[in-house]
Amino acid sequence: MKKQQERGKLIVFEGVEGCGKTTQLRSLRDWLIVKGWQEIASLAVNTSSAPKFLVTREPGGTELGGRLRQLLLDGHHQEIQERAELLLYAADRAQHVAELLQPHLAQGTIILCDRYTDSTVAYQGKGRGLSLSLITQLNQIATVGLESDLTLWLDVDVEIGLSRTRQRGAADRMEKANLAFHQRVQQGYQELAQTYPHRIVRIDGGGTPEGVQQKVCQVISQRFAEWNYPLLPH
Ligand code: T5A
Repeated sequence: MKKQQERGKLIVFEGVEGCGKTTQLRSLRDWLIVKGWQEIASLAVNTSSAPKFLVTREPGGTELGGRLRQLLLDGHHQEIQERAELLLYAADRAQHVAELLQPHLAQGTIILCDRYTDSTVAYQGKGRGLSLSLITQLNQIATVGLESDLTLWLDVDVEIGLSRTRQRGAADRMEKANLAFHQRVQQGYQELAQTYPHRIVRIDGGGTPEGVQQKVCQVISQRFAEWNYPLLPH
């Protein structure tokens, strides 16, 4: 296998509730392992020469983030004001970037992240209607300018996504928001994909999990080739 790259890459999964991000992240993790990549869980010294990847999420990619996630998503929690919600997501991100993303990227690790800055634009910006310029500024503060190298937007009809999450069980605080809110979030993703076509790739998430996985792997294979990352043949 080729020598690992200097800096890693940040690959993000985005989309409305129930779009299938978590399912696809898990499938991609399994596929990468088959393709010769090694999953790592922390910054512990690792002597293997295999190229490495890490799976994480927002909110909740760090210990502090785990506590913030609970506050943000607990369906029984008292009402959280919109600006307080925005700042809690930003706090989670600031900790995540400094504690996990930056150090791992500096070591050449590929990071697969469930949600990142586009979620704040779509949910707090378009969904809640908070100032987009304020959100851009906050994202800049939280990320110190760290953008994703590739964002896979799983595009699914809002009602289909919500019905998938309902089948899974009790709704979290965000899932409980009304349909119009989720439709504005979806509109937010559409606008983001149009504005940043170099960074955001739309994937139709409406098919079977296997069909969606095939499309995800196609995009990843293409990008890995561009980035000179190795993928073992089957
Ligand atoms: N948030 C987050 C903000 O408001 N601002 C921010 O800045 C950030 C970072 C995070 C919440 O916080 C909000 C957004 C969210 O509301 P989350 O855990 O990311 O929470 O929230 P969800 O999007 O709700 O994540 P989920 O895990 O619940 O949904 P996924 O990842 O979209 O979907 P997944 O893969 O878990 O699948 C849901 C169900 O559908 C089935 C699965 O088996 C599962 O039961 N499924 C399919 N069914 C049929 N066909 C397919 N192709 C399927 N794929 C999956």
